[in-house]
Amino acid sequence: MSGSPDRARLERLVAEALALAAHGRFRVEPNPIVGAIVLDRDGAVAGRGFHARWGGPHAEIAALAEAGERARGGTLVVTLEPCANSGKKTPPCVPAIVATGVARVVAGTGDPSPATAGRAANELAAAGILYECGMLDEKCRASIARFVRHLGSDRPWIVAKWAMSIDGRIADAAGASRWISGDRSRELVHELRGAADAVVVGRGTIEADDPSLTCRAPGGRNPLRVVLDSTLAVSPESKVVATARETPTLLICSEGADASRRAELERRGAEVVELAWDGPGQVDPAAAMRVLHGRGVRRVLLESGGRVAGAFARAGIVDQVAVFSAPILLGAGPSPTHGGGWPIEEAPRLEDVRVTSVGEDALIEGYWPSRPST
Ligand code: AOF
Ligand code: ZN
Repeated sequence: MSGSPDRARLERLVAEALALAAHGRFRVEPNPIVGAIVLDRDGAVAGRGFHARWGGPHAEIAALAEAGERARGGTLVVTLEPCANSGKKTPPCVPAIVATGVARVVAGTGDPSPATAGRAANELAAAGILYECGMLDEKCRASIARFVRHLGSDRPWIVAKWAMSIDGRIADAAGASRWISGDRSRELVHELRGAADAVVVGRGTIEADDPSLTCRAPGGRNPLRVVLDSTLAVSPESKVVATARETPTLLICSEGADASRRAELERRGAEVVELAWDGPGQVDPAAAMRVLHGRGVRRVLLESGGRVAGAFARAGIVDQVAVFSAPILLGAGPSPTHGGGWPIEEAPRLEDVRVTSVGEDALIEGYWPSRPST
């Protein structure tokens, strides 16, 4: 193995890093999926890494951590230009890269985010590090297409999650939904909550299940709990309201909601935001999501019942779906996306689908189609 890898080898390494990046699919969006490989000064692989979850370390940092001291004098190969900007969820990568003493950085494609685009070149050069960008440019750019498309969006990335019976029901005919999915699926839901900025439900879910909506995964962080409740009819005794002083809860209602109800809910520590009146019995999902975006929420886990999930789906503001399909037959009960459908030829068909076994359940994940089918 030569100390300085040639172009053909670098291209193979970027391709390998792209395969690593794909392990982050469905867990990092709206961030880009990114993979990285570190070679030591002799050209041997010393570390591999990828961006694994929203809010977690970037790919370069993971690969450099695995390489440790072996990174000194070596080469970092990464599918995306390293970030140079601070004020995000994680510290910028460029200074961390400089600190490891690598001699060379090879990036697959430039980062289109205005805050950091092009900065790695100057900053790495200033530190005496050789930098090349554009190795397998087209493939690397294609790998971050969803990130790029979402960059200018005025709403968060929305992951719709539900657990259903094998015959597509999210509760039995009496409304009971505990527990359709198995233990392992429910643990995974806690991980999904821990990697979301906010979890969103409608009032119906609070009334039916009285969930805590906290993250009980080890080391997990609680998302903001958001309830869409046009008339503020949610019970002040419900868990999300009663515990709002420890874990923030935001209630989004329509303007004109009862002032005394509002005062009572606020007295318990819940925060209330009013939206323009949008007809009886509903809060406009897109408007609610814009409110969350305005507060810095970038990734939402939608854990609502079928009526609210159906409204999001029909508004076209679902980006990703995570469905736990459990081997139980209910025969009757509500659908996960209630309230009007599509003829088959117009129905949204998920893209880049991944099916994973989770205990005895199947976890089916996919991206909402980028363009509605015609
Ligand atoms: C990632 N993963 O491996 C790299 C990224 O909010 P943060 O701190 O996670 O930063 C996200 C930005 O960092 C993202 O928009 C992109 O510009 C840059 N690079 N992002 O999520 C990675 N290398
Ligand atoms: Zn970074």
